[in-house]
Amino acid sequence: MNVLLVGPDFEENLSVRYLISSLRAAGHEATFAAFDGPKDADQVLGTIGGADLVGLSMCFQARAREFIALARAMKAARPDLGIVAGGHYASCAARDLLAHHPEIDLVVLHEGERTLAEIADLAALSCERLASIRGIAYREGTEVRMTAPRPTVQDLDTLPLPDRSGRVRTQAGVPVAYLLGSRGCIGSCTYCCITTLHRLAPGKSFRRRSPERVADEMAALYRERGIRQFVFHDDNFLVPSPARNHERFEALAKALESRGVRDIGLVIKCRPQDADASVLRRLRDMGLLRIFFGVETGTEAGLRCLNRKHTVADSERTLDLCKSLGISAQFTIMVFHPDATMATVRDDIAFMRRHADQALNFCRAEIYAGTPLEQRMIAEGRARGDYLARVYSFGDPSVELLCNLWRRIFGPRCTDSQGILNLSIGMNYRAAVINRFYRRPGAQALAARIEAFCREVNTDSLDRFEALVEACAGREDLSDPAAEKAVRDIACDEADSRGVLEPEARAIIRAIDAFATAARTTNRPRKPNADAVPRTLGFPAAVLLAAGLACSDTEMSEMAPPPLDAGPSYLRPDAASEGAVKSDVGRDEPIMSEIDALPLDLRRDEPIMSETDAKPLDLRRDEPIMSEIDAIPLDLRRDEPIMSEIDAIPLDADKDATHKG
Ligand code: B12
Ligand code: SF4
Repeated sequence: MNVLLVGPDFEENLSVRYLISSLRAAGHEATFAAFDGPKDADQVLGTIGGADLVGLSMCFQARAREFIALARAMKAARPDLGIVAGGHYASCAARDLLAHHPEIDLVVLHEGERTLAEIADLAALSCERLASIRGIAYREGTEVRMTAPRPTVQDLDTLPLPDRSGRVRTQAGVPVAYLLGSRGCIGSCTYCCITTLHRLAPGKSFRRRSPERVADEMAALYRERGIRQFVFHDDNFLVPSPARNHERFEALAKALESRGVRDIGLVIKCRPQDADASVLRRLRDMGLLRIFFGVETGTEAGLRCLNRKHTVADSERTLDLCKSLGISAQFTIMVFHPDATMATVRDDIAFMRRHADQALNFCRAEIYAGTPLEQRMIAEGRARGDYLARVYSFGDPSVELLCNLWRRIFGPRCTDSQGILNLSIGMNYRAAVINRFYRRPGAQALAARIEAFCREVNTDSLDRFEALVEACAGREDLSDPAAEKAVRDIACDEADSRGVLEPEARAIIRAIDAFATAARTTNRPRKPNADAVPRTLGFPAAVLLAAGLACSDTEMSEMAPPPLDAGPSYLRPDAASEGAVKSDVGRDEPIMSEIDALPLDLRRDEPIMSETDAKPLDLRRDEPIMSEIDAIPLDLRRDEPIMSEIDAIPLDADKDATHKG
């Protein structure tokens, strides 16, 4: 069968690449169509002609509507085409997707390698045949059926390595590849869909590949594609045992050494409580240049709410440790979570200020489908919206006001993929790459310039956000004209400062590109496994440049999640060239209407969608910053029920009734 896989094309999309190699190993043809946003829809539609089956990789809930619209267009063009969805969001919202969207024929739950190959083995997607395949949800008439769950892949070493065809990515001119040393997670954070995803499949959730197989993959990438930076997407690169971490990394170091893999850079993610000085030191010696820490909140109350199993002291200690070891660190703080108060928001700001020289961002904890947080918010009557996007209300009305204004005023800065904080995080990562890989004149100065700029962006963001916090303190609305004016001024100052910072960011990015290009063209080629490997880039980049394989830095770093009730403009991976996101706030406009400040329930008898709503945002510049319509979550504007019967079934009940029954 010819299977067309459709998904985002960021950071070598391992979800899809693992599926491609498994399908091919099972004797099928598999091709990939990049779908990074609605702009790619026509191109993807143009590729369905030769496909027998389409697989949609629906990992991100924020993009659910885009994938559904694409599936609908595919079915309209080719009603005979089978459409399978998979990935985090599709798995966690399978029942709702199938109940409400006939354009999706079935959903593969959890890991897809074996299940998709079995589906491709079927000549037709008849219910009779589908019933025999484990780990799927499908529709029979109007009923959604779930087959027996498929256990997790116990031995990850048995999976074919992900397909690596296509261009080589670079960061600051250094070829980079993304890979996995493990799957699953040892945490159980309330907001995270990983917790839910892994409940869908019996068997061990957290599994690790052997160090030898990881080293084999790295060595192949090193030799065949000139890769020098390895970004591990493992949720827990470290486990909570220094002894076990040392044992694993010694084995990996030995395996890499024996395969001639030297002078590399490593990027990992881990939980703060698992990072220990001796382990980080060992990893730094192996090339560790950057860690994404799951700090998430700077308060004990926030940690409890999110069920993070660490303390604020753990986060402080590990961030400080990174500083002292010269390892670049990044973290995101969810200042808005269901138990947030003005006090926790202030404490979070204080935490970020203490670490403002590291890469950071701040956001709202989103509620993803099927998560414990979603269940809690529904049970407490605080959730609005539906399976596509839910938002919650805060206990403290000042926090509600603050969060609404943060979204409106700080969205372009914090959650837009090209917002200044995300740009700053990306640049900060490149500074770490430059520090690790380049000894050319100017390298240190460039890295220092980037780091200073990131500090400036962080401090500027925290100052402005703090001003907004104080303007909202003790208020439920902006009915007081003085308060409204204060907020309007903050909004205008914020936009003005972005207007200064964004061109500066683009100038620095141009300087990084020029630096990387100069390094590629002036270094003489060297063998990658030469005995004395220089820290400057030699052989790989030159060869790649010659072969035309390398592409410039367009990858996304770990961003703050976009608000689920925001439009697609919050995910604009291709917007780098578009320039600054314009603010639609004017100094003379009202910031928030009276109605905005009312709890949503009081607005039930108001129009849900007006003509104005349908207009693009840019046409509404002369409107108040937050109108009554703006304040209604996007989902409430459709004519679908807010909570279907299926929505109301607790997830555990689904699991018991279908999987175990
Ligand atoms: C790498 C990664 C990224 C990469 C890109 C990944 C990609 N595939 O495009 C980058 C850094 C760009 C990224 C960005 C974002 N990410 Co991200 N990311 C991850 C991460 C760490 C690993 C994903 C991965 O590669 N896994 C390895 C593969 C092999 O496993 P898999 O993805 O589960 O795929 C298997 C199955 O799901 C299934 N499957 C998947 N697709 C399909 C399709 C079909 C047809 C079938 C049959 C099966 C199937 O089979 C696969 C093989 O077994 C996950 C966390 C995690 N542990 O999964 C978060 C995660 C997916 N990201 C998340 C989020 C929120 C985002 C962002 C929105 C913001 C942010 N915080 O970073 C952005 C949005 C990007 C965008 N504009 O669309 C959330 C998703 C939550 C949700 N339900 O929406 C996750 C789960 C992190 C988390 N714990 O919250 N991300
Ligand atoms: S947030 Fe990270 S540590 Fe927590 S469950 Fe999700 S992947 Fe695991």
